[in-house]
Amino acid sequence: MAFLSDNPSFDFKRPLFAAVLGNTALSMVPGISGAGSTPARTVFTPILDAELITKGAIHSMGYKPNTPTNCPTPAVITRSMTTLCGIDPVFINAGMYNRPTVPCLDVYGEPGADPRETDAVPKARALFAAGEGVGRHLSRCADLLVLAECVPGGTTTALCVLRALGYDARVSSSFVNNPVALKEEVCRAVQGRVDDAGITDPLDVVRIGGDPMMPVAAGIVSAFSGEVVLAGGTQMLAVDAILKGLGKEMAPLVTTAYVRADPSANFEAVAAAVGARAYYVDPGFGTIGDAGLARYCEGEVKEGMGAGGAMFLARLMGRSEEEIRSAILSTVLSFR
Ligand code: AAM
Repeated sequence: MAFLSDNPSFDFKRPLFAAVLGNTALSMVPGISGAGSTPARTVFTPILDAELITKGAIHSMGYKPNTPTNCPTPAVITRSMTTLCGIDPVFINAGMYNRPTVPCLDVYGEPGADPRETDAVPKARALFAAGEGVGRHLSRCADLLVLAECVPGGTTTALCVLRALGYDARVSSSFVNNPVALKEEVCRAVQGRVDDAGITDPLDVVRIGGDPMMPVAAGIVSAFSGEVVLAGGTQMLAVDAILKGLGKEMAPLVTTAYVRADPSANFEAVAAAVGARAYYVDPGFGTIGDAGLARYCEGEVKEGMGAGGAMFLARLMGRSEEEIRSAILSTVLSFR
């Protein structure tokens, strides 16, 4: 596949990269998320990823937001692209257990609860409204917004929301071996509660089984005055499905070829069912010269922190494939 699946044409003067950070209690369930070296550490991954992107290194904690097998976090890709393009990313705290270590916009949300036990995002509607406020604010700063996510455990909440909205979805995973049985168990519990309550409104679905990133990102998309591209895999499909259910305009999606190729998921089919346009980036990590990045081709990590969208934006801003690949390699090597 070519570096970009398509020849996108976006007319913009002021691009911005932003990422919505959030937690869900589900990431601490052993075996659900590989976005962190242990289940307990996954809750810090959004904070550490944001710190890495902002500062180029992690000083606040003594470990890296890599996978259990030490595959590099996708935040190194995002970091290399924002420095290559001279972009200052904006982070939005949608709801986390801990305080971020770099400046963030804050909507004062809470981390998502385990939807098997209780409502996951009780204030989903208020978070959507807060996201709209952020979207209006960012409209003053940019005419193209690449909007990313970082929510360990977020593919499980994406499954819950997509299924409850009626899509025959299978979601991706940060692991090579997608923990499908665990995800289906959570999804069944959510579906039962959605059915019992006769819920159809997308923000009620998020309340029961989503995560705080979803309503905030959907609110931002709905209020941003320029063009938005949602940077992420099956989690961002859930955001578009929410927007569609609310009768709002959806944003095009950009993700990596590794998400597209995931046989345990069906990204392309769900994008088609939702009716969202999707772009794919294939950075050719198999030949880039780093064993950790090469594992992305085997299905580890695959995407995250808007890595696919950051590479996409770098191409839109005129950086060559060679510049992009060599910037990623040198950032990964310096992060070892
Ligand atoms: C974000 N930071 C990451 C990472 N992601 N660091 C290491 N590996 C990742 N995959 P799951 O549902 O399996 O936890 O996958 C979703 C998470 O993986 C998100 O946080 C996404 O941004 C990515």
